[in-house]
Amino acid sequence: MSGWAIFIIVLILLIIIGIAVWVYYRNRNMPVVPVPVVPGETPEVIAPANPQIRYVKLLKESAGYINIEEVEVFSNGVNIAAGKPVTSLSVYTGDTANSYVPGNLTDMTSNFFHSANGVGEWALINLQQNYELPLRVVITNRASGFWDRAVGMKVQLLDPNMAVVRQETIDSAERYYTFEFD
Ligand SMILES: [Ca+2]
Repeated sequence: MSGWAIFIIVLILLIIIGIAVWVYYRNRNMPVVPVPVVPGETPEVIAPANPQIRYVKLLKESAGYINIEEVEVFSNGVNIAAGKPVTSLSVYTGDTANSYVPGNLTDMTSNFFHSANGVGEWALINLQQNYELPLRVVITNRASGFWDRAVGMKVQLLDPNMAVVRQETIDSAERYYTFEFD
């Protein structure tokens, strides 16, 4: 074998080794590819396919009153919220002649509930047992007006662990609202 042949073979081997070393270090130094994130949307709701519903919550995240006459929750045509216990963050106390207690939301009379004018006001209806979807929520706003107080209020369905599984946001001032949750 001539000296030139040996030189060529050694040169080729060095090139191959060089390429191998370059590929090794390039791959080792590659940044970890991040998991693609769909821009724009941050899901507010963790929604199992077939959740059990135990609570219905009215939530107003911005400052303002919750001032609603009635919340009806229909399962197979039966109002499962009627007479069920309700709690709330606050109760309006400016008019001592009237009782604006949260229980008015499920008393099936024209008495309304009236919260204080805070931030993050909420009222929570305890259905006292678990229900399957679909559920229809019918909300009756205050008879004597002030319907714009409902705008921005969220209507949430919660599971037995109080996790929000369904949610709608009221975006207009109306006397009645009907939401179909399925
Ligand atoms: Ca009522």
